[in-house]
Amino acid sequence: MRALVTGFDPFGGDEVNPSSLAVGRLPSVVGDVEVMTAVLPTSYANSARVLMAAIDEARPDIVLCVGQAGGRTDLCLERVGINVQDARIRDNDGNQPIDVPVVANGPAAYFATLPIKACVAEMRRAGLPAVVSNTAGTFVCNHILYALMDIIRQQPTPMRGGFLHIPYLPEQASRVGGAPSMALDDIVRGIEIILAVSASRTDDIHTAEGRIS
Ligand code: PCA
Repeated sequence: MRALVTGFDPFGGDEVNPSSLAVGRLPSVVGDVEVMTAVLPTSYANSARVLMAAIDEARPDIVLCVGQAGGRTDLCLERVGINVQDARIRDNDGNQPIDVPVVANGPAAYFATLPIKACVAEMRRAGLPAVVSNTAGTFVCNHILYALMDIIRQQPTPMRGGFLHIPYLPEQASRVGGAPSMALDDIVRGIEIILAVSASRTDDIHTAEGRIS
């Protein structure tokens, strides 16, 4: 089993992005899963191209993209990516699309195909705050979840894909004031659990949605 895990570079004036920091801390093997990593630019125009190149190189069975969601309290495993780009702020290229589809004439949405409920249950058993989230927003993270599932749909071999939104680090939250945060070690542990659970649940990888409740 091989997994590709991606983070994003800092955006919106932040100096760090906990997603790329967490991905950088992952061991090269988690259980039976070989782990490859990449950092994506927070860019509507370029992130999917970089992701596609990383998938072509890694040939993974599992792809987990990770991004920062400042203000969220939990590890949020996303259920769905929607075919909308609607940016509240500019991305790292200065682009701010409003109500533009990710893929022209593409389906309205794609479901993630990781076993999201089983992953969330296991993270909680390990003492980590985790939830299934029903919206990845409409910024670059939603864009990449939709693009990921669109890429996977066109692969000759089956792959599971999904997206994890993570809170601020304590040092980021301390600058904002009043925002929730999570230690980097806990974020890394959550990612490792998602990889282990996903690798152990390959039975329905060929089904339409591939989700296990
Ligand atoms: N979070 C942003 C994009 C990059 C990231 O880490 C988002 O939630 O869309």
